[in-house]
Amino acid sequence: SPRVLSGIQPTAGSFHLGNYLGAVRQWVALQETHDAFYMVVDLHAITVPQDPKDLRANTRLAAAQLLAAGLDPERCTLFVQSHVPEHAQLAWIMNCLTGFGEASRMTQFKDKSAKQGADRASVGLFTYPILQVADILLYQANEVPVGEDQRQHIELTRDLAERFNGRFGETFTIPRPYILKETAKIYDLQDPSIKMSKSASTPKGLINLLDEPKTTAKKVKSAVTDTDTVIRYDVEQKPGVSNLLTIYSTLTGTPIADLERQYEGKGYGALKTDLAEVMVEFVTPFRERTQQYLDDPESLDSILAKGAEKARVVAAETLAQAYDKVGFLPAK
Ligand code: AQP
Repeated sequence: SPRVLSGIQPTAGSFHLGNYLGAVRQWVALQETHDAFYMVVDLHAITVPQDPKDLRANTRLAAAQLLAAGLDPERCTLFVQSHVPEHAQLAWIMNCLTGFGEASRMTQFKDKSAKQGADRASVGLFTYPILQVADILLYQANEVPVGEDQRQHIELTRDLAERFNGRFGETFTIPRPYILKETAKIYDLQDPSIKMSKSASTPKGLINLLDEPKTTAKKVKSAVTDTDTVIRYDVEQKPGVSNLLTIYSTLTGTPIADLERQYEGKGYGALKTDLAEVMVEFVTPFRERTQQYLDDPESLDSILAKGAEKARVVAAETLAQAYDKVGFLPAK
């Protein structure tokens, strides 16, 4: 069956609603139909300074949340990126194939380095997308389920795979982005012109899945809408309301058109009160399941160890081919 590969950073502690609806939810669905590889990307995390103790704890926390969200180690390969050294090894080759100007055009680096101050940004942050290229190509992934903000990095992956194949002979599968239109970009609840994000959102605009359910309900109820009262999906004219409808529709499986009908003539208050309830019903068991996985770190670590073992088999085979194609002398 076709392969998928994706990753998530362990940096923020809790996943936010954008991570879940934009990416993780699709990961859970795709493990049923695809040969799926999912990882906690700790190598990516250290592109900005990390406290070692926090990084270790957050890596376990990310894995626990992925399992709580519905990843099943029997149906997918779940692992920690640093457990598979081939990622860094293939990244070096990919770094050497990437033009400096080409890497400079990555908008996420521009945004993130601008935030940190260009002088403080690490070279690792600059080459982050190239490590991501290696992540994807190592598994010969056909599809990469991500949010819209990652589209440019998947394009770079395709370019580099084609470049490598052209220069050294067929080696890598050319991957496609798997981005669901409806949930490609979840917006900040206080400022629906920006994406919900751990670094750019205001605390009130960001729904952390591990927050107290009460806090979550409050954030939903104080979400910014508009001065109109009509509940209608219209991203241009009514971005705040549309964002709430997207979240509501995805979490309940109710088509947006049905929600529009259901709330006809009712105010934003009714929509927000009901959505707050939907959110609480979603996050409450999610928090409990996450805690259960954290309460048993040995089982958690053993799931990750088994995942890494499975991942390494695939990664090592691809890396060996790439090393051979490039012309590295075998070590025997
Ligand atoms: N707002 C979003 N809407 C839809 N998808 C989103 N993703 C992130 N934000 C949204 C998707 O989540 C996956 C994991 O992303 P990540 O590992 O980059 O996680 P993060 O760094 O914690 O996400 P942020 O909040 O986007 O980080 P910063 O603040 O650093 O920019 C990806 O597939 C991503 O597309």
